[in-house]
Amino acid sequence: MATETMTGAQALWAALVREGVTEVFGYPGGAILPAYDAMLQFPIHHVLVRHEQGATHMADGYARASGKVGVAIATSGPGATNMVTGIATAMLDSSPIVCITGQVGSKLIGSDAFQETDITGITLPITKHNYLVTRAEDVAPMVREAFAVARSGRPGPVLVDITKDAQTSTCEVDWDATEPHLTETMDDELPGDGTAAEAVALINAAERPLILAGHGVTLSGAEREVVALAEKANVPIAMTLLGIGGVPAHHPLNLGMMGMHGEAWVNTAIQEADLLIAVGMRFDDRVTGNLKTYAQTARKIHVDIDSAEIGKNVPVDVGIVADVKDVLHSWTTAVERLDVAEWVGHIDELKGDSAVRDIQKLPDDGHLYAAHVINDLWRATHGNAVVVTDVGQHQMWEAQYYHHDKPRTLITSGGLGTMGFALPAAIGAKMANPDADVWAVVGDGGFQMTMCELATIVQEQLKINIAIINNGYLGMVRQWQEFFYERRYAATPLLSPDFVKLAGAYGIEAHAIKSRADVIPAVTAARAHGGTVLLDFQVEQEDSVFPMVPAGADLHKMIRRPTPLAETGADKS
Ligand SMILES: Cc1cc2nc3c(=O)[nH]c(=O)nc-3n(C[C@H](O)[C@H](O)[C@H](O)COP(=O)(O)OP(=O)(O)OC[C@H]3O[C@@H](n4cnc5c(N)ncnc54)[C@H](O)[C@@H]3O)c2cc1C
Ligand SMILES: Cc1ncc(C[n+]2csc(CCOP(=O)(O)OP(=O)(O)O)c2C)c(N)n1
Ligand SMILES: [Mg+2]
Repeated sequence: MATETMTGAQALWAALVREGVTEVFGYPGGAILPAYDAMLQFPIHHVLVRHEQGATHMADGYARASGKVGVAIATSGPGATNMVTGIATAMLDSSPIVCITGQVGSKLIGSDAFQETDITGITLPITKHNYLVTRAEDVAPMVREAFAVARSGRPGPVLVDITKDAQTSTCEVDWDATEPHLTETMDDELPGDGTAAEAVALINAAERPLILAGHGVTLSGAEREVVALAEKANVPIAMTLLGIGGVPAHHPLNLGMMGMHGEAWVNTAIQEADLLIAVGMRFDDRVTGNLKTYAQTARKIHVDIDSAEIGKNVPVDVGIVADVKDVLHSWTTAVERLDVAEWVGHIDELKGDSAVRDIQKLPDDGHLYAAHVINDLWRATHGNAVVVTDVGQHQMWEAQYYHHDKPRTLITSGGLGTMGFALPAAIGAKMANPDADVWAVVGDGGFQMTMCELATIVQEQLKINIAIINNGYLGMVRQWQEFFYERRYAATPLLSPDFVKLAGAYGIEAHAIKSRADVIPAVTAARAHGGTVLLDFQVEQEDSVFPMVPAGADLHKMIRRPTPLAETGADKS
């Protein structure tokens, strides 16, 4: 007999258990109290966060690290509105999370009741879908549907707002009837043979082809298929920021990252290519620069599961709405091996020009450069860490100097660029993957936005390593001021607490590192330590991320690091 009698609050947890949920991240309050009371009867571990934004980032980090749906829970009003930034972050990066919020009693809705806020209205544009549940019998089916929506097609955040009376009332739950039935859309169908044949014909005729691999490759689990196509047709691959890890950094055909802070040879190659094969990426403006001059000599094939993305920013010759994994598999048998020796040789020459500008080549001059810290972090962790970054210069240096060979090992906020993401998302990643060597790589600015979650780490007894890239500035904004506002540093010099003492107040081991020789020993010791360790890397203050395509500029018009290599700015200390 699949029917059970229970309260809406019990139905919520029973539905979560059925969806395979074992952890939720949340913060209680009046309107969600019946749900919290019922929670104690169910085998789900609740992580008490210090701010509801943290709960959403934790759910997001959990989802990105595992591929499963992450769950966050909060009360009505301020609890729900505190989730907004995390929901938007998940939306922009297609991350599947389900957020549960309590709502005032259904009879009070619209009366400006205590802690009433129209959270379904507020989150309408930043959720894939949301629900206001006012009856106990609707709780289980809607929660289950929320999971199906979050994980299907192009993943994304879903919010379920449950009134207090829906939590306290009793209902009959017929579990068979709660099985979600999403309407099939054309997005789930494979394209016709004709379109596939057009794509294959373009590939077989190409002389200067490039694959542009994005986040959709990892979301689809198509890592092997992308490499198989690239190897069969002999086509080099460029990655978006969120695509990193989808193809091993060390694969000889992987050229590295494209875009605003992408490798110079990659951006130049995109501008000179005769064919772009874009798979699971959405031609973000950080990737294309000026659309009018973007890849003008290239024919374009675009595969995306979301039909709205095809032709949205960049007109394409062949657009295919499908799961990238299915498409790549079908192409690989049909493509021929291309003779691209001249093209690849040309790209190698471009790489040589970049090598002489690489900050890694600067001999140890007593100053600590963030790029050196990241590169040494990569070496000391043998490239095996799960790195969760915050947003800013350190994020870009991570993308350039930590060479990810495995999917889901770089977790970062790309589309919304949410400062404060790293520390809570690292908690989620660690909960999803307890055996992983998880590092939060975070700026001194972003760390101060969500550092309250240090207490969550301690309460949960988690082992996370935290690397603060402390440059005394809101560095990425300072860089824009240096390049485009004649070094007028309005509101970017940043005072920070003594991070070592701050960690000490939480009982967390911490050290400050000021010289290059100390980086690898500090990272190695942190990894060996049983508990969380915070490393405060006090780096060169006015260094900049190169190359840089100024916002809206032509992709090939990059600001390059000056050569011969020299100090980039005065160190205050
Ligand atoms: C400070 C800063 C600087 C940045 N600089 C750069 C930069 O230099 N270079 C760069 O690349 N990015 C940069 N970004 C990130 C950038 O803003 C975008 O977030 C990123 O380029 C998006 O990558 P994406 O298109 O691969 O991923 P997403 O935005 O996640 O898009 C994924 C696409 O894949 C599709 N998809 C999902 N699942 C499937 C499936 N199963 N099959 C097929 N398609 C699927 C989705 O519909 C979507 O269109 C920067 C961000 C910040 C904060
Ligand atoms: C919540 C939020 N506010 C503002 C910004 C704009 N912003 C982007 S990068 C940046 C500076 C980040 O400074 P820090 O955390 O110290 O990192 P750094 O760039 O110095 O490595 C700012 C303010 C943002 N991305 N997110
Ligand atoms: Mg900083």
